[in-house]
Amino acid sequence: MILHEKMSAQLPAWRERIKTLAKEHGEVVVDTVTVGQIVGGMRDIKSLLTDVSFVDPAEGIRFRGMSIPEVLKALPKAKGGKMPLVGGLFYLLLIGEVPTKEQALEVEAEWAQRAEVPDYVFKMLKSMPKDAHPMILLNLAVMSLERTSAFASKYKKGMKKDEYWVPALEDSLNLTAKIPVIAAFIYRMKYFGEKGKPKYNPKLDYGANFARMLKVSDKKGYAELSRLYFILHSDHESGNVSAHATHLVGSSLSDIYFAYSAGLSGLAGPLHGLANQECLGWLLDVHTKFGGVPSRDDLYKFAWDTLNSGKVIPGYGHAVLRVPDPRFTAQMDFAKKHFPDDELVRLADMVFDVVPTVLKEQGKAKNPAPNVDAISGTLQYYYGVREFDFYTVLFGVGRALGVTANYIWMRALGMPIERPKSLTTKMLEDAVAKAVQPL
Ligand code: HAX
Repeated sequence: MILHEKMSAQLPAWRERIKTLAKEHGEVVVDTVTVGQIVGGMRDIKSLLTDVSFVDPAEGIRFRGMSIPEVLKALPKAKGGKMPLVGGLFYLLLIGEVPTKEQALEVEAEWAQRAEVPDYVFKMLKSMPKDAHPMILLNLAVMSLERTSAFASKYKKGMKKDEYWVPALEDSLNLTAKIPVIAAFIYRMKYFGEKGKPKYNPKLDYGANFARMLKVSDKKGYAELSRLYFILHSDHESGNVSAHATHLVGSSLSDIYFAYSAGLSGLAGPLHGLANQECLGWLLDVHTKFGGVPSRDDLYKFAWDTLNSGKVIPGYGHAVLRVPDPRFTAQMDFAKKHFPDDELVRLADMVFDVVPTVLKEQGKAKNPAPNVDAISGTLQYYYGVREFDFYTVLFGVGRALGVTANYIWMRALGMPIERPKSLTTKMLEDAVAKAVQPL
């Protein structure tokens, strides 16, 4: 298999680089830690390693060194579309090279072969109460597949450390192949009462399959959006909650099913992946209150009312970024190209104009610019996917691509169990007293 071959070829050199860093330069200081960072969610402490992606605060995400516009331009395109094959993106994340069309299609073919989901998974999902959140359903389905983990069974039998990545890759391909099928089943079952098993068509790519299995009316347009959406949501370096949770759990040598499940649980939080559903809710509240797109002044006042009621404005702000998120820009460009006159798109555009001003006036948010979630729900809404609580599931489908690529590399490089050190409040106070003591 191409991914196996390409990774095998790279591994000796990467392992050597890591070994040299650890053995010969282990004492070099890269960063220091302040009291503010310890009580402030470890913000910005440079302490994680990944080559899959990097978020530049002033520029946004780069996948393997490539910006979003570069990735969208360079990757091989899906048949009949202008958006890249998701298989090509997975190849780029994992291998670090832009694939040829054949190589991207090889990844797509791997997924098509592995997309079959066992019946008991659907049976279990059907037995869940109607009010179960779709993220719980997705998470349960993922956990229920853990029994198939090649990593877990090989580990139990005994496996050399430098072989870990092989079953990790195998599991990751199986998992990423099945997730869109599971997500589509959850969608059709939960909101339309359908019980049938979605069928993955091996002649179509990942994005087109998803559009077909979801049964949206404009399948062609939605296939294009799905490709874009999954690519944009795949990875955002390693410190965000879903990526970090996956990495942390994986570092204990839990298999990818356990690890990704932890990532999904983190993604379900309102400050992370749930923000996209909250963001569209906020836009629709504006739309309902003013009976359409409001005046700039009305929107300005509405935004202030939100802040004054103690809430955040979803879709704005970021822990690392200090500019408009290029994932926001790519989706806004897509909307303006395909449906520029849509009222919600016009409203989202006006919000982009007004909310940063309001946040700047309030003076709290370090970044008053939009993040990926400020627009993603609006695009789904346009294509008729209007069940807000499903939006985080969509994010989860995309995020699986990045966290699995990282998981495979972490096993390949033999990364150890993660174990930072904690201190007590008294220890921090003592450290402060020592630091501020007059000479
Ligand atoms: N509206 C109102 N206040 C905001 C704000 C927003 N959009 N963004 C930040 N702030 C506030 C924070 O709540 C914080 O207030 P307190 O000091 O009273 O706690 C202050 O500004 C400083 O926060 P920050 O340092 O700028 O931001 P953080 O790194 O702490 O948090 C968040 C980053 C994304 C969580 C934050 O900006 C936020 O809550 N935004 C709205 C929710 C959202 O869009 N989340 C999705 C982020 C993208 C993502 O991960 N998607 O999955």
